Amino acid sequence: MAMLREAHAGGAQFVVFPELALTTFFPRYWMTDQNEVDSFFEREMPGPETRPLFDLARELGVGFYLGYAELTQEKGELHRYNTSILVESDARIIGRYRKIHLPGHSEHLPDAPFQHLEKRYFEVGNEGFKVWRAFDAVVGMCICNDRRWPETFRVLGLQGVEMVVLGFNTPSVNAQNGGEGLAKRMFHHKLSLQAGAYQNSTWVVAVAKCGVEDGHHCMAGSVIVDPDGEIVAETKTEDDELLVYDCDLDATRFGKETMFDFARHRRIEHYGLIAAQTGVVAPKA
Ligand code: CDT
Repeated sequence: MAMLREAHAGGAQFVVFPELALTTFFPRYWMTDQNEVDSFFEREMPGPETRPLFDLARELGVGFYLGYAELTQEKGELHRYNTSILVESDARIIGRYRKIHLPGHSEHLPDAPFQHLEKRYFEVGNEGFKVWRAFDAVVGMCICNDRRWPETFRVLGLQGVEMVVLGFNTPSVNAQNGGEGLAKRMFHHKLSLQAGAYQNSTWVVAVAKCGVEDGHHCMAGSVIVDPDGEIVAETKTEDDELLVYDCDLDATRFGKETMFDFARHRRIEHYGLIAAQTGVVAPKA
């Protein structure tokens, strides 16, 4: 809430918080007690603890993206998702995204320095990649590992996205490949964001939950990428840090009307052929 005030004072209309912003990155822990697991999940949004954030957002007239663990009951069954919401400046929740590309594993790896149990604690999101009209923009959401998949950005790009927002928690060490250093992990992170921005002519805002959390280090690298794929703003620390940038949405026009004018240049009729040649089954249109 203090940072929301700071952002408002700095002229921000829309604020992006990280993935699983309300808890520690609990998928790093092997847990067998479902009650313990569920203690990390929100049963309602806003709930008693989060309502003050919504009240403040309404008072300031600032919208936000927030990542959290969602526990929901649908048709009498409990479901758990790694979720983000899009909240308008009047504090209405206007969009929800449930993470689709869940990384990691579902089994216990006792020899690993830490776990990455998103596949155990969450279901794959069931609502696809969507866009919403908000803040005078066409806004799309995804979460962390989704950024590494071109499909994420292209599905949003095909819907005319002008700003993709995402939070991330990326351990600075690859538990499966300790030799992969922080520099390479940062390179892949930026490579994915910059490619997604350029190839879809969209702004990308990516926000880290970084630094040491419960003794585990997560990498920083919060950035704002312009529709040319260039990083125009970047955090400098691993602490709580606010980055304010004026994103000109008209800057998305040039790329969308030239190189990445999908209606003119995209060759969907050939992609099925390529899929047949490679043996990769193309999804039904
Ligand atoms: N939170 C999240 O999705 N993190 C992944 C780490 C993958 S390592 C199993 C990421 O893509 O950054």
